[in-house]
Amino acid sequence: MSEWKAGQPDSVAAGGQPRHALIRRRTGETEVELELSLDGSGLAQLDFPVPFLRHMLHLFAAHGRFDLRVQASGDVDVDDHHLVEDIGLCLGRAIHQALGDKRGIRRYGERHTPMDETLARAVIDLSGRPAFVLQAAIPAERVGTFPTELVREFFKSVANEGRMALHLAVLYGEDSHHMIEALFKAAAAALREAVQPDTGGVPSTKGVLE
Ligand SMILES: [Mn+2]
Repeated sequence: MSEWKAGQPDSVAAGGQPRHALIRRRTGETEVELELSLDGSGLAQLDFPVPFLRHMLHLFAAHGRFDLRVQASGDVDVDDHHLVEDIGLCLGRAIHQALGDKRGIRRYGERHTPMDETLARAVIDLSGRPAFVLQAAIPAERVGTFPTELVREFFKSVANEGRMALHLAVLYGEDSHHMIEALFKAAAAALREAVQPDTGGVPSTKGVLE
C-alpha cells in the first residue's frame, strides 16, 4: 500500500481548493472515521476487518483518483452487515460534504467497465436527490467471506447519504468477484467524471443543487 499523503492533489476543482471531508461516526454497532479527498491521486489507507471491502475500496480510490482513508471497527462477530453499511454511509456523507455547493462541477458521470468476461455500468447524477438502482444477478452468495448481498447495502448507503442518483448494472458476466469489482471500478470512474470541474456555476436550471 502506498504511503498516505492526502492533500497533494494533481487536479483541483474550479474553486482552487482541494475538496476534502473528514467524517466521524459512532453508534452502538460501529465506529467509523473516514477521510476523503476528491482531488487526490488514488491513495488508500484502509483499516477495518472486512477484507473484500478493503480490496474494493482500494480500487475505488485508484480508479476515481480519490485519496481515501478509512479506520473502522464494529460488530463483525454478528456479521459484516452493519460495518459495510456504515462505511458506505460515511463515504456518501463525505462525498456530499466535500462537494459543498457543487458550484463548477459536471454533475453527471457515466462509465462502462469490463473485467474479463463481465461488463458493468455506472451512471451518476449528483442531483441532491437520493435514488438507487442496482441490476445485478450475482451468482455466488459469498466472495471470500463477504456476503454479496452487501454490495446493495453499501451502494444504497452511498447514494442516500451522497444525495445522488446512482444507477448500477452488471450487463453480463459469470464470475461474482469480477462482477462486484467491475461495479466498484465503474462507480469510481463515473463519480470522478461527475465531480470534475466544468465551466462554472451550479449545473442546474434551478440554480441550486442541495
Ligand atoms: Mn479482485
